[in-house]
Amino acid sequence: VFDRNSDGLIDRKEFKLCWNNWIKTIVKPVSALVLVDVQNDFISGTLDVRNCPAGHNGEEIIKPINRLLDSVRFDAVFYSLDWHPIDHVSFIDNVLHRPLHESSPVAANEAKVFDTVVFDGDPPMYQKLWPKHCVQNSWGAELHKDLKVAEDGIKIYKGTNPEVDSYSVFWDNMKLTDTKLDAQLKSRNITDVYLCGLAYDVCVGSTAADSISSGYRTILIEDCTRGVDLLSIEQTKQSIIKSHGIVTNSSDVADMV
Ligand code: VGL
Ligand code: ZN
Repeated sequence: VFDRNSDGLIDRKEFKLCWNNWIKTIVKPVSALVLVDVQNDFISGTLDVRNCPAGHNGEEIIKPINRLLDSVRFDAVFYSLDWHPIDHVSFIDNVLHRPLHESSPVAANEAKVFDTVVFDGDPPMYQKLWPKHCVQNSWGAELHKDLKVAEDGIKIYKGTNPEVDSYSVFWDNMKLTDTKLDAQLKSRNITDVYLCGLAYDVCVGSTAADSISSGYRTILIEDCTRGVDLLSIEQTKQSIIKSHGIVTNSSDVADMV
């Protein structure tokens, strides 16, 4: 419902606002594909998702992603890379190097992979412990060799601060620093963000949540993602749907873009 001026015409400022923020996203969608952490360590390296509770095989997403890149013309393609320094807070190997908060449910000398501890700090910080993975410039941090890299693909590095983990491709887990993905999307007038990659219930799920709350129409391509834990995968899916994201398959994407 628009305000009218004395001539009965729609107020220009309000119309402009609606046009840019609402109408344009419907009549002229601008799409970005964000490929989350399609890196060796999650597929056949130190954090191989096959060794996680869900027992998924990360390699299975490579072909459908490549097919998508061949068949659909996205306006921009982003590749995120989990890119940790060797002393990163998420590595179980480093759990003894930082003091835990008294509320930590697990003691440092008893902590196992996949346990969650609480590190001391202001505020105290929950952290799930992972095997050492995606160390900067290592083989494990490279994109899978068969993944097509679009000529004008844009790389986004995350998890580079040794003290804070970063699941989302938008923000670190404490929301201290952003990766500039949002600025890159905004500068290209992106309205629709399509998500693929690893892992469904960790980095892809966090990225989807931030994408939705940043105002992008957000579409998770389910056959192009694999996860860590079946229960949290289902919870991730339900929470995306509940917050008006879309969960679909790659075969349906060609008709949407
Ligand atoms: C991821 C665990 C730790 C991911 C990154 O990319 O999903 N998972 N770091
Ligand atoms: Zn990581």
